[in-house]
Amino acid sequence: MIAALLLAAAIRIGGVGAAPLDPKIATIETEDRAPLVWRVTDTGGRVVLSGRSVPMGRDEAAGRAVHRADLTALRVPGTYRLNAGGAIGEVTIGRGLTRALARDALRYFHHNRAGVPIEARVVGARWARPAGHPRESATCFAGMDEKGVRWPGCGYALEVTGGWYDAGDHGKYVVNGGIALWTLLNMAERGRTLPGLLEEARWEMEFLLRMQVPAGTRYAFPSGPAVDVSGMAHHKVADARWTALPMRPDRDPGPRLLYPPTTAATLNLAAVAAQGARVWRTIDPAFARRCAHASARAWRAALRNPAVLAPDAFTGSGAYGDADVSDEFFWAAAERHALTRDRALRARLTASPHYRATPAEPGWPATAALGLATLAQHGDGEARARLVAAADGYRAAAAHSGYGVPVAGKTFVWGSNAVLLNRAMILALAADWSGDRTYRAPVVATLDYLTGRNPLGRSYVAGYGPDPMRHPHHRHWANGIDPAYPAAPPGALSGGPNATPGTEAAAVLGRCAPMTCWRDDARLFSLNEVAINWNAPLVWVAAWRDATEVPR
Ligand code: 9MR
Repeated sequence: MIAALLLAAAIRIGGVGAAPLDPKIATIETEDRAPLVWRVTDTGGRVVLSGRSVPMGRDEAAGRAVHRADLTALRVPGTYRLNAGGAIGEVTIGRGLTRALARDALRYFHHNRAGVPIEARVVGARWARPAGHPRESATCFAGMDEKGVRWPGCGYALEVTGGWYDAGDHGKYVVNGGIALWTLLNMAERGRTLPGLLEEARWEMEFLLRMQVPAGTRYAFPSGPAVDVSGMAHHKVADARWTALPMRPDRDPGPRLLYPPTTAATLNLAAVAAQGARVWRTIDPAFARRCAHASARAWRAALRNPAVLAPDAFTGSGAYGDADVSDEFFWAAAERHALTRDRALRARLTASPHYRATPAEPGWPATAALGLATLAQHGDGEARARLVAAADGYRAAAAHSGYGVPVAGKTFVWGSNAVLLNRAMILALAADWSGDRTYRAPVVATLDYLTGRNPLGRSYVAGYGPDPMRHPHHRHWANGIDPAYPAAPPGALSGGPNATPGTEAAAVLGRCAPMTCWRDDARLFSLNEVAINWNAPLVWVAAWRDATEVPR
């Protein structure tokens, strides 16, 4: 009985370790109301630090009562044991511990390239595979969609080889490709690049340029007469049907189709092509001009067709449908203004409600924060203030979280791990701009949470931390379904806990507190898929944590 009580506590610690001068918090899950005495011992069993835990009460997201133990004073690199309430955890202190994570997270994109062989010398023999969808030439969906609406074809095929597969499926979506690419290019623009980052970014940029509708194209959407869609971007190129799992991409038997152009995709192209034009301006002026030209065409096309939304009516791929594109207009205008300094764009930006509002964390349906980040990067104090206001909210939320993470609003949705990472990115920007180190703790805590400091005590990042994710919903890393296929490579991030996961996953999960609604199960795409827009902020945040770990 006594032993059972003692063992009731559990210690949760981040799996990548901590830098000597960084905040180091352990979460202790215990029903004990009073502070617990904790001790840190070194490998020789000597007590090097001790203290009392701070009871935080019941953490609603986790569904359990927690304490926090602050080990920040532990600064000497090494491996230690934390003892508290009868539970034991391992603490690692060292320099540069997040660097490998940042690089592996970036390698995720190489692994998921379409159109080229993925070679053993880059990814290791286990993950090497032949090229998927090389020489991909696709024409437009024509005929009846799932809702009985009839779509015309188009008189052309586009050569759309390349880019990255979106996620576990082999779709390539301009909306999601756009924000993922923005996140990587933003690192370059902020001078926090990684080896190989620009080459990887260019692989996607070139693909996005190919998705642009040729000049002189008229297209009759089901709802109206033919309109000029030249310069718009097709929403996606994808399989006509959902393909089976597992499915190595080179064995995909099905036809690939272009889906109708949308305003959101067009604005994603206008935005990232403008960003690309800035990033490549001195590195490759000719490519930068190509990007600038495509951005300008896309912008004009979006102004001509400002409300063409993506229908959720085609099987074989995700919808990425978004009823409000005002934030995409704001984002694209910001990127174009940073490129062109055009006065009319400036007026449009400052008149937008998105310029005045505290933004939501960025994500494919919400891109205002990306526009604000670019405006801030180019010296706009108002935009900076908006993002710092968002960071203030996240920092306050993290202070109340037993796990130190910026839990706010509907956090534990599909892709919750990336919701947290995108908040961490805003916190990191606020830390950079203000020099205020209190924004840093929740950024560090977010990576700790993802790698094991969470109520499941497991890491959502393959290859890192305790009992890491191995079996994502992915057609090639399908070891969870067929042992002949590889498990997830190091640095791949699971979408994470989803408290509203749909019927199939809900049946497997049963009742769960939001932070625990997760399984390492390849079938459960709503909580264990991987995706470019989730791994991109992991790269950003891990690289930031690495580059800034020693205070200046
Ligand atoms: O990440 C997307 C999530 O926000 C949506 O709720 C979900 C359902 O529409 O779709 C997710 O995106 C998926 C996309 O539609 C298809 N490729 C895999 C993506 C990640 O699960």
